[in-house]
Amino acid sequence: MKIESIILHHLSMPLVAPFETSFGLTTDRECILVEIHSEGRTGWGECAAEHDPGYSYETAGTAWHIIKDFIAPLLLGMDIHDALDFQLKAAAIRGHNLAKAGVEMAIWDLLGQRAGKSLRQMLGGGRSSVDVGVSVGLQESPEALVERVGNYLSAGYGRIKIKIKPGRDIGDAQAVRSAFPEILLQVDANSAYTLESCPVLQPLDDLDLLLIEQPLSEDDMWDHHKLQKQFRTPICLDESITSLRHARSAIEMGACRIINIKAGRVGGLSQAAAIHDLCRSQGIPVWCGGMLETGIGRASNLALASLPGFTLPGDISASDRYYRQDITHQRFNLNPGSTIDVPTGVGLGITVDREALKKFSLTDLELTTK
Ligand code: OSB
Ligand code: MG
Repeated sequence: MKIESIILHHLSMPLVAPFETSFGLTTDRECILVEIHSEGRTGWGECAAEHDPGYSYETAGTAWHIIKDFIAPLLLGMDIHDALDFQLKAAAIRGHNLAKAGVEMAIWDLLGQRAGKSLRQMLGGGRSSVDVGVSVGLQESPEALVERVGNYLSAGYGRIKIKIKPGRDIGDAQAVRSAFPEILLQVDANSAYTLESCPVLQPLDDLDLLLIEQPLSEDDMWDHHKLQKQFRTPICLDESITSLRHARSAIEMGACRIINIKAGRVGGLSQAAAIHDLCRSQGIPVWCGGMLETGIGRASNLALASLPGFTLPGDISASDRYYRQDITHQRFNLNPGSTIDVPTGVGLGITVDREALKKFSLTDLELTTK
């Protein structure tokens, strides 16, 4: 598959409501879209790096730089056979997984179009619709949080995740649990605690949570192991798992009992699928995380979550939970039973609304061999 040109689009899209986590507040979500032209086809990928280096050290700015100056030169004019071929080339670049994953996604889209197969078929996914939940940001007060959660439950979401941070943890979680005693509930700290500050989280163990996501630092695998020993509730790692090797270490070490898989964080769908396979063979449940993606990244997440080891509901909500207007013609809706259908079209199964793309673009750049 000859790579003829790569066009980068730096987007900023207004969220329907601000999204607050322990690392910051997002009102307009930035990302880099990767458009690759090859043999008369156009493939799309989404790089989920945000404006600030809060969730990851990568930002939309660093991803732009890495793709433009290092990844694109490895691909332009070259024949790329598959995702593995891409990974071997990209291995020369240390880190920058979000940047790599955005490019790999566009390559999958092209490969699927050429083979006449959907991404789900290419990855070997089984389900035609996947279980989903909603990730609820920090709210002004526990009362406001309970109201927000109630609205999502009324909309049909069958699993709720709430964000926590020091000072806004036990009170928030207890308020939601006592208002809704039966729901599937989990919390996400996005690395806001240390082993020393963690004892305040002990009461979470009595709230019948599905999991506690990433309480400690990204590079603190061993302390997560120590923490897991103190909790009956499974610890789930997000930020800490940036590769297949990290996933294996975490499992062997007992640093977690569940893994959140994000194709972006691990450097691409091929790596996400490999981590899925490992976890499945080890009996570790996985679920698909989200990064407030546009319709492009959402289509990719849905295909990934159709793999058999994704036994817990994903952070893949309906389009209207994120954006009033999206850049894909397709919008994703919540089905009764808290599921969303996996796209069936070839590749990602989406088409891009060029008008919307123009409206939300901050900058575009075309890269060619010349
Ligand atoms: O930690 O899972 C996270 C969004 C941006 C960055 C990190 C995270 C999140 C979410 C939102 O929780 C999940 C979604 O896309 O709905
Ligand atoms: Mg998380």
